[in-house]
Amino acid sequence: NQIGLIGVPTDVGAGVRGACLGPEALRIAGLAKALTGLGHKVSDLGDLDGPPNPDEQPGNGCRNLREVSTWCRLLRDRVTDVAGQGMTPVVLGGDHCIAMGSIAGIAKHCSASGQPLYVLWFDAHTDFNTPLSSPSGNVHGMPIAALCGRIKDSEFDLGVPTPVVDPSRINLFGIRSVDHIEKATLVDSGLKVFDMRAIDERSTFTIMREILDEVTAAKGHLHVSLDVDFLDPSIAPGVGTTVPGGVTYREAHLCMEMIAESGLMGSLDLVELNPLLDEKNKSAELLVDLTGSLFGKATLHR
Ligand code: DIR
Ligand code: MN
Ligand code: MN
Ligand code: MN
Repeated sequence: NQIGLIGVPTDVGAGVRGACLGPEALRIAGLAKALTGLGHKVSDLGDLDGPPNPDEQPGNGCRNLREVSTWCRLLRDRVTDVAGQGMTPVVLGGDHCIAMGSIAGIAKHCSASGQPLYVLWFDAHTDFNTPLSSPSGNVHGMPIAALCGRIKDSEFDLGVPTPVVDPSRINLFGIRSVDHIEKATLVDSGLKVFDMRAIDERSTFTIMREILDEVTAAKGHLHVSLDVDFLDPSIAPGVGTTVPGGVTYREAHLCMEMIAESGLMGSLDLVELNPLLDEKNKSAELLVDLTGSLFGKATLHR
């Protein structure tokens, strides 16, 4: 089937600027060619045209909220449209606030097709802050809370019923940084949180098997959202919020290879890449590599 690349060149949800350059860095790293090389048809649908970053200080607990909202609504409609044409949407961020848009868009698509929507969120952070709990005011720390229907502000209204995704169908993987109030609210959230300790104890393989088996049993649509800070900073320095102790090169590829083998992934976000902080585009190149694994690149034929 066909892959549709959607560039979302914005950093309105971040505190550090530069993720607006992510889509072009991914193109330069050879994303389309890597996918066509695997036998896929790829359409680069270009970049969405949203508002510039006003670069304001947070007001009412959020930075640039109106612009975040505009970008997310634009992306929502594009993702619904692209999925409706039978393509697999691959969203090139942009900071992680845009996942509210891509997931709202895919949720619309899934409710029309009657498929249960599952999310696999690869991140160092749980992104479960609200404007009240956030220590930074950066909306990229809030998309999971918004998708769970925990933020009532009308700018967070994505025009789809909440929760946009049932919290029990959201798997957070790679977690190692949770803010104080965020941690307390996670307790009764219903989210499936796999932190680095769980990964160390139980292994990437065991946990990924468990997540994917559940989606398979439900015949679900799997949306994968990949924040660059999921990866260890030693292999992926090109992100504004690095946290030590992330997954290794092989652990990351194993996740992607298992997803590919499952055949479950119906949509993807590649987010938080900040080329201004990268080293000669190496994080972008790693993302291209990982995306190859997600779309079926394997060492041996299986
Ligand atoms: C932090 C950072 N928890 C915040 N979040 C990030 O600002 O809410 N998420 N970087 O990916
Ligand atoms: Mn579909
Ligand atoms: Mn994130
Ligand atoms: Mn993160």
